[in-house]
Amino acid sequence: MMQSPEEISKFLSLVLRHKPELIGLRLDAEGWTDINELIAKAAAKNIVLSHEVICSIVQTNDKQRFFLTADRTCIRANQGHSIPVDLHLPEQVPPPCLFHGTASRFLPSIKEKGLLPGVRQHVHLSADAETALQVGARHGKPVILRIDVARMHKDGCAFFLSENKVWLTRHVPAEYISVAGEQ
Ligand code: HQG
Repeated sequence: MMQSPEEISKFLSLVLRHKPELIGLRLDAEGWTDINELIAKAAAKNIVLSHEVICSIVQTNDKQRFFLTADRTCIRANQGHSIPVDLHLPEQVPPPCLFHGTASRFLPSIKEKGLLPGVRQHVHLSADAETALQVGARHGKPVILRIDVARMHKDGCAFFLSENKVWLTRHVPAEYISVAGEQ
């Protein structure tokens, strides 16, 4: 049984980004799933959703994590996937500088290997240091990294912007990373 919008959002993130198989859901190659199927499959696991509840979560979600097709029959997550989906995001010219929030304990490895996507499909970058700080704090003692995106882009690295304005790239080599702040 689901209650708060936050719990429903977490559930949607789980099945739309990471583990659709938990409820026997199938996502298409671009990450979309039919909302009626989602409701039925969730109901079979005693998770009560409705079209109205899902639409309201999509609209009010703090980070705009989800997106509906224009006819409101299908839903997908805007970013954050660990399962291989192709969002077909067009390449974008990025701003000259972006930020990544991480935890201090990851720094030695990041200095050696650069930023890796880990279980996700992309490295996630933020347009502002404040957002990066919040992302980093989820993992521990936060550190803000500044990425020399102007140089990365000039060197041929591709950047994508998710529907909810998270910058995505495949890998950030260590040479483009500097520590902008530690708390
Ligand atoms: C770290 C949230 C060691 C990386 C946020 C991060 C974001 C390394 C962690 C989105 C490393 C992965 C994604 C290396 C990277 N060695 N550690 N070489 N390279 N790391 O959760 O960026 O609320 O997969 O710094 O707002 O924290 O879910 O990525 O600390 O947009 O919608 O490995 O999730 O959005 O952690 O967060 P994550 P993230 P939602």
